[in-house]
Amino acid sequence: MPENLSYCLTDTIYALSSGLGKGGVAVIRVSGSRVLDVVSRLTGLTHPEPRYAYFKPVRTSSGSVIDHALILYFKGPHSFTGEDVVEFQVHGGRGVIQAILTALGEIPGCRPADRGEFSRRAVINGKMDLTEAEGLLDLINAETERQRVQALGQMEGVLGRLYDNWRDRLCHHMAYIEAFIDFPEEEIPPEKLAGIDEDIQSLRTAIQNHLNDGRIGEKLREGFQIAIIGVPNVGKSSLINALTHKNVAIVSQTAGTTRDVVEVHLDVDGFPVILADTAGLRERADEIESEGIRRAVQKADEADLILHVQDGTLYPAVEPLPPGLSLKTVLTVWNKADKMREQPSDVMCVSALTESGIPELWAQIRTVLERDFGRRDNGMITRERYRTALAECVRSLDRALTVSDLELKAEELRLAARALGRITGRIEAEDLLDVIFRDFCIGK
Ligand SMILES: Nc1nc2c(ncn2[C@@H]2O[C@H](COP(=O)(O)OP(=O)(O)OP(=O)(O)O)[C@@H](O)[C@H]2O)c(=O)[nH]1
Ligand SMILES: [Mg+2]
Repeated sequence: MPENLSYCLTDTIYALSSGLGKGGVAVIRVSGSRVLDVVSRLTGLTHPEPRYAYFKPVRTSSGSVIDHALILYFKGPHSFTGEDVVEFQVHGGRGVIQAILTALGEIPGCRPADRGEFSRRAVINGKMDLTEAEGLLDLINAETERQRVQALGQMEGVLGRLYDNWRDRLCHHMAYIEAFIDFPEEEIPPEKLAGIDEDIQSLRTAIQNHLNDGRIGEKLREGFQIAIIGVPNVGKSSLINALTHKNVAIVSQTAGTTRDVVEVHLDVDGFPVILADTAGLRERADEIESEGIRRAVQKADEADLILHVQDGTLYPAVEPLPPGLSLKTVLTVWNKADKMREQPSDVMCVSALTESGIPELWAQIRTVLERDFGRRDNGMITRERYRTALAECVRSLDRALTVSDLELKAEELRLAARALGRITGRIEAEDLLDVIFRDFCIGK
């Protein structure tokens, strides 16, 4: 066991688990072998019944009362971390929280928790796998309904069970083949071998289908990008203001007003949406504006949907999209409808000034989001880390299907199983855990 891991596992750790700042109630969580000692030192309670609520004064080592707390003791392994855990619910003022954390720090064997250390212990103690821990992190970070649903499913083990099931199948085949390698006098029955290949093939197809998901799960975590682009002065900044009913971007009649990308985060029917206003695209521009244009094109290139704004007063003269964006989903929006002599019904006419057509534009945006990203599959890939491992697994399966040598076949199956195991953390190195739990906040 690496040195830092043994250090980390034997200490009793504590942290504020609820949000920072003032609140009615704050939750301070303690986990580790010294929990009963902690409870008795702070509250005088010597044999707390697990899962019972006690209401007691919490005291400093010199005996003065810090606050009155609700105390919940969970006896390991029936706790979040799998270790003994106690949670103190105290009044959520900074002074109270600080005094309790200080009192905890004075108890021998106790130290503040690192980022994600509670979850990390839960993984190490087999209370959840890595995908479930990452689902928990996503649930804490979820800002919209669809993000919440996806995160909850993952936290409940939807992905972990899928990958474990695939891995079990591979391990089963591998063990069967290896049994024959160990006893060379026995021949593996050809129909058995064919059956194994058939199952590997069907697994490969299942994993490939899982990979071909349009990255919806990852986008749902990160947010869908909508870029507003067009030539200068068509009213892009006015449009972002009208769409968000906020004054987020500067509007002026001077062409080339917007330089930087201005982003607004929105919740659209539960979709997390990042709407971006960009600099007007034109050939001749000074150095700063040119940089703005470069950023605008890059934003459009990364976008899931482009709102291409046209000057309605020039209808039907269309400004073309910059080359390279033609494969994107584009909604062409004719702005300044208030100044259009006629408003053809087959094109999207809006006025950022009067807000006419804005609800209809939102309806179109919603339709595109639902059409392209509305799939509500349970268990979509939510991280690049999973994607990389799954692709590696497919490559090993491909090789396993082409080699005839049994030893090589078993080895490829082992590599494929290991790739899946890396996603759930079944076999994992300390450094990967470091990377993953770094994203957590303290107290989780
Ligand atoms: N009549 C009318 N004028 C509008 C409308 N939308 C924008 N404008 C005007 O058009 C001018 C340019 O608006 P902006 O929103 O700054 O245009 P932009 O596309 O962001 O321009 P750049 O940032 O320079 O690329 C301003 O004078 C706006 O008041 C509209 O719907 N109707
Ligand atoms: Mg602008």
